[in-house]
Amino acid sequence: GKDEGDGAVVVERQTQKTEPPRLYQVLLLNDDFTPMEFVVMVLQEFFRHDLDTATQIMLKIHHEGRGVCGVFTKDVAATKVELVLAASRRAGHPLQCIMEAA
Ligand code: TYC
Repeated sequence: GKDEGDGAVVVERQTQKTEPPRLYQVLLLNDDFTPMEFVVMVLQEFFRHDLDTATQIMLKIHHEGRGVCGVFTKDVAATKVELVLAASRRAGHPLQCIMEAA
């Protein structure tokens, strides 16, 4: 609070000024080599989708070229991308994962 000079302290209610955080979509891109089962596993393990939803998202990516895995704050989105890319390279797959401002 404010110091009034004579020792009195006034506590004021914080006026609303902080903006909500920008959100980012994390997307997977289609390729010809990554096994469908691996993509479904990624969608379940890293994005917490159930088997049915993960399978639907994987098929959408397979047919349309790209698909949204989830929407997150910037730091969380960047970490998801890094973890997915690391797991994909470790498994020997070329799967691409990107983030875009929502
Ligand atoms: N097109 C791949 C195949 O036929 C499957 C696939 C789906 C790969 C989604 C990447 O993001 C992807 N094995």
